[in-house]
This record gives sequence, structure tokens and C-alpha cells, in this order.
Amino acid sequence: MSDLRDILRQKAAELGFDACRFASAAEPWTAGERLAHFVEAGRHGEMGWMETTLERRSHPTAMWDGAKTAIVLGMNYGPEADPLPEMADRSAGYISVYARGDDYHEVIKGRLKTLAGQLASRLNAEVKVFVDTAPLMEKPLAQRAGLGWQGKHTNVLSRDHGNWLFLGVILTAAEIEPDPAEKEHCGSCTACLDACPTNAFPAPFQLDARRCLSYLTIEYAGPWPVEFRPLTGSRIYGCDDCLGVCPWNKFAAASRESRLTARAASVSPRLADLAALDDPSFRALFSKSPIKRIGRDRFVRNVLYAVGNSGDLALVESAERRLDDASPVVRGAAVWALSRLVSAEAFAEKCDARLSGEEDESVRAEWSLLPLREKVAERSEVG
Ligand code: B12
Ligand code: SF4
Ligand code: SF4
Repeated sequence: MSDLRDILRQKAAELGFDACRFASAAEPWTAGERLAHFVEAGRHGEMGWMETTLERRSHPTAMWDGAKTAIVLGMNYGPEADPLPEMADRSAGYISVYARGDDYHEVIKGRLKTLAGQLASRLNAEVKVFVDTAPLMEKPLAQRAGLGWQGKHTNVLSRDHGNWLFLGVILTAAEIEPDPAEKEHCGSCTACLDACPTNAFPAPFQLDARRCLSYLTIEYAGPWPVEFRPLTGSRIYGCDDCLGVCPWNKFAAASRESRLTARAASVSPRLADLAALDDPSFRALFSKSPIKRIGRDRFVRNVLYAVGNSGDLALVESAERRLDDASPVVRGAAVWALSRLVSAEAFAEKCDARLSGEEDESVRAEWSLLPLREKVAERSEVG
């Protein structure tokens, strides 16, 4: 069987994967109980699909009772340079590294299928492929296969590749000899916990997704709780802070996969341009990108929160134009952005007249956020 493993590793490398390791899919684990605790505590927020698939998600055999072996693949999406300093430019948006090229689901899935086809033809055994969207806990499987370990930020990192790794899994009914599991190598380091802008880690190795900017920018549909809006800074899609500060990135290299290479439009795009996107121009700009999935309204909402954090008065007009947007979540975010950029008097002049014509409850609520009005008033008193 070790011949088969070598053949698959070789084939995986030819397909552009940077790691290919094997684990038992049938042995019990504690990850399912931890997932149940995560959901019981409400840490999944509005990702209701985690709750509805909880049972099937708890262990590979709960989803497919024939699963014997997991083949875990890693693909390096490392950037050319440390991306975090890009956030110093507050008039530009920050898009997380994983979303700067083509959608990784599309890049990886076809190759997993090719690899699974090779396996099936050699073993005459059933195979299934997974990347991200199935009810399968990919990270604990990756650790069990020895691909890396779940760091204190909960993501899988590796001694060979650092933090910028996508995961994909092939489950098979064939028994294949497993690789040794990886141990945890975080030691006394707390860099990721300390770097998190929203304090999203209730404890090391645990995340409260409700506080995570990746969740808020991508998964959360409505107006954000106000406390998180200033904390997002210029992050408009995903967040890389906890990954980017990890010392193990000194072993990371730039991705060799051209489809994952950053597009020019995804590195420091101007907020003024993004705030002006309508649906067709959003779709055209982010064609084949994972960003397309969240839709124009949610994306422009994020852009307007970043506009409100920019301190750039040249962006006042961009926010003001969105006060009449067809989408309530965009109008609400425009109100918030203006309240941060202009004086209380200017805010009243630009916005108050519109309140009487506003029918959407959530947008009206933006005006009635007392702390917001008080803060605006306070700032104009000071300044
Ligand atoms: C839901 C989800 C999210 C949610 C929740 C994230 C999370 N940490 O769970 C949100 C939207 C926030 C998110 C964000 C991101 N995600 Co995401 N996400 C997923 C998804 C679909 C499921 C993950 C899951 O099951 N979460 C549930 C929790 C309970 O799982 P967990 O964190 O693994 O829980 C473990 C720990 O909490 C630990 N634990 C709990 N208690 C205790 C106590 C002790 C003492 C110890 C030691 C451990 C421990 O044990 C649990 C079980 O292993 C996976 C794909 C998949 N199908 O697996 C991708 C996935 C995890 N995401 C991925 C990525 C890239 C990201 C982002 C980096 C994207 C970005 N740049 O914005 C961020 C990272 C944020 C972060 N710090 O985690 C990659 C990660 C790849 C990797 N190398 O790990 C995955 C695997 C997708 C993929 N196929 O590549 N994601
Ligand atoms: S992705 Fe950002 S907000 Fe989420 S846990 Fe990491 S540092 Fe915190
Ligand atoms: S930053 Fe430190 S604690 Fe966090 S994952 Fe990396 S090594 Fe572990």
C-alpha cells in the first residue's frame, strides 16, 4: 500500500498540491464534542447550517459510514510579501489573501476529482471529494494526517508552509496506511491572540465566530453590531491578522498556483471606486472570485464601514451618494460612514431630511443609534 501512497503523493504534486497526507477517517475523536460546544455556546452566529448539519459534521463516519481513510491535501496560497502593512492605506480596502485570485473551491475541486479518479481506478473502492462546503471538519483531519496543527487561532499551520494553506479532502472506503499526526508547535507564543482586532478568541484554540471579521464581512448579512464597525478598519473581505502575524510564516513561500495569484483589482483597491459599484460592475470585477458569492450589497456595506474608518474627507461624497441606494443595508452603512466623517452639523444637513422619507426600519435605526449621535456631537464639540 505504501506504493499507492507514493503514487498519489506524486500525482498530487503534479496537480499543484503542496501537501498530501493520509489519516484514518474512522477512528474516534474529540473534535465532534468541541464542535457541539461551539454551537451550543452560539459561537457560530447566523451560520445556521452548522447547527442543522451538526450531527453529520461531528465525525467523517457520521456523514458517510463507509469512510475508512482520509487523504488530506494542502494547497499553498502564500502572498509575495507580508500583506498586513497594506492596511496602513486607509483610503484603500483590504481583501484577505485567500480571496485575491480565482475562487479556491473551483481551483481545488477539479484536481481533487482527478486525484480521486486515479485512486478509484487503482483500488476499485468508493471515493468522495470535499473542499470547504461539505459537513466535514477538515482541520482536525489535517492535523491527524500530520499536514499541520490547529494553532491557537484555530487554523491549520505547518512547519513547511506556515499559515497560507487551503485544505481539501478525499474520503475513501479503502484502508490506506495513515501518516503520523502532527503535534502542536505554538509553545508560549500568543501573537495571533494578541493581534486579533476584535478579541475573537475566548481562549487559546477557540474562536467565537460572531466576533470574527471574516464572519462579519463574509457570512453576516445585515447591519453589523456597532461595536465592530470601527474595528474593521479597512478590511472589506475576510481578515488575515491572526494568520499574518504568526512566526511560522518565515517558512512560507509565495504560491506557485497562477490561478491563486492576486489580481490587481484585489490589492489595495480604492474605496471610492468600490463604493460606486452597481450589481453588473461588481459581478464583472469579481468574476470567478470568491467575493462574488456575497453579492454587491453586502460587499458595498463593508466598503462603507471602511469609508467611515478612513478619515478621508475625499470619501464623503462616495458615502453621500449611497444614502439613496436601493439596498437598505447599504443606505444604513452610508449613514454610519457619514456620521464618522463629518461634523454633527454637516451630518444633520446631509442626512436628517432623508430620515422622514425612510421607510426601512433598519435604516431608521441607524439614525436612532444614540451613541452614534452623541459621539458625533462630542467630536464636533472637541473639534
Ligand atoms: C465555519 C468556517 C469558518 C468560520 C468559523 C471559523 C472557525 N475557526 O471555525 C469563519 C467564517 C469565522 C471562518 C473564517 C476563516 N476561515 Co474558514 N472555514 C469554516 C469551515 C466551513 C468549518 C470550520 C469548522 O468546522 N468550525 C467549527 C469549529 C468548532 O471548528 P474548529 O475551529 O476547528 O474547532 C476546533 C478548536 O476550537 C479546538 N478546540 C475547541 N476547544 C478546545 C480546547 C482545547 C484545550 C484545545 C486544545 C482545542 C480546542 O477543537 C475544535 C475541533 O478541532 C471550514 C471548512 C471545513 N469544512 O472544515 C473553513 C476553513 C476552516 N476556513 C478556512 C479559512 C482560510 C478561513 C480564514 C483564514 C479566511 C479569511 N482570511 O478570512 C478565516 C480564519 C479565521 C479563524 N481564525 O479561524 C480554511 C482554513 C485552512 C487552514 N489552513 O486551516 C478552511 C479549512 C477552508 C478550506 N477548505 O481551506 N471560517
Ligand atoms: S480572522 Fe481577524 S477577526 Fe477573525 S480571529 Fe483572526 S484576527 Fe480575529
Ligand atoms: S501566532 Fe503563535 S500561537 Fe498563533 S498559531 Fe502561530 S505559533 Fe501558534
